[in-house]
Amino acid sequence: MTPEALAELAARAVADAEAAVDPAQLEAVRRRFLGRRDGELTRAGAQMAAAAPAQRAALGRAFNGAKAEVEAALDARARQLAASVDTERIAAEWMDLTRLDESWTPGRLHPITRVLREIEAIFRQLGYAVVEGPEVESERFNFELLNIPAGHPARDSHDTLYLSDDVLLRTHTSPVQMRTMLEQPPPIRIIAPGRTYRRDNPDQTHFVMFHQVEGLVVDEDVTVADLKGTLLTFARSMFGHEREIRLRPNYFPYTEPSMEVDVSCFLCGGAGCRTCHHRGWIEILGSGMVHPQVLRNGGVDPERYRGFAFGMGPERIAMLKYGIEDGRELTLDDVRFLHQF
Ligand code: 2NM
Repeated sequence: MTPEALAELAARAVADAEAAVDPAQLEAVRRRFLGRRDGELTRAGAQMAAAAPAQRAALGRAFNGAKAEVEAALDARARQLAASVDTERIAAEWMDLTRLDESWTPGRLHPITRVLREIEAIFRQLGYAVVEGPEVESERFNFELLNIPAGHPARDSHDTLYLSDDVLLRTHTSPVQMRTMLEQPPPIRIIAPGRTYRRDNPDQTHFVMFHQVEGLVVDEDVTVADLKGTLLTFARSMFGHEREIRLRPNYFPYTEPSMEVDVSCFLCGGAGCRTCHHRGWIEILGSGMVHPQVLRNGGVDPERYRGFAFGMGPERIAMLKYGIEDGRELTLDDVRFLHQF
């Protein structure tokens, strides 16, 4: 073994390293020259022990130089190969993320979502907070605190879906209003939108799951005039600035007096059409002054505070607004139906 032989060995290793075309070939070159047991350079190093002492230092330097040169060549080629592998992959996997594919149809908001957002936007502008609450409720919050004790006829009409003895799927979002009254002192101005459930036989206008938006205002000196003005403003924002409203007496257990709210027909302007059954008016909301007992149940002193409340059904509003005949379409998620709106 001579320094020249080591230099020649290193030169061959460097040439082989530079000729390797992929990481596997390069690894084979590394093993051929630097392999722990049989690498050519490794074995040359092992032979140094047998060299004459006078030559050992020069040989050692030559070995270290050769080894460093080979390692540097292997590392340099490894970096080149890695870079070119990346380049090839990038070229193969490239795609134009800005391209508009004509075959993609953009999604759109569900009619119920649109109606909900519209209602929410109107009441937000009037200073209302939007509050949500649990869909799984107790009898206490869904019925008892709202003046609907066990045996009350209103319980039957609610067709409640019970999960167990005392646990049920809320039949309206009124429990959210109750929870709000118990959680925060007046003044209260909220709407509670959300899913509600009733054990109905589904048809064109009845669904097991449907939505409600209920509103509640509690403050000193709140009167029916506030209720009427608020709902007139809402009706005009939602259905057109020429709309009028009228209040008809009704009964709800949680309000006294209770009123049905009709809006002048936004399809015929009140002249009479098929949708309003030639009456010129469409029933849109229920409303009333919150029953003193319900205020008390909510921790509100009825001697000091009054409240008004109202409720409406986004499914019904969407059907009227978009001319949907069968409301069950709203739950089928058929894009051929949903894309019409
Ligand atoms: C309606 C109609 C009338 C109502 C009442 C309450 C509460 F919690 F304050 F008692 N929440 N919602 C209410 C009143 C709902 O929906 C047709």
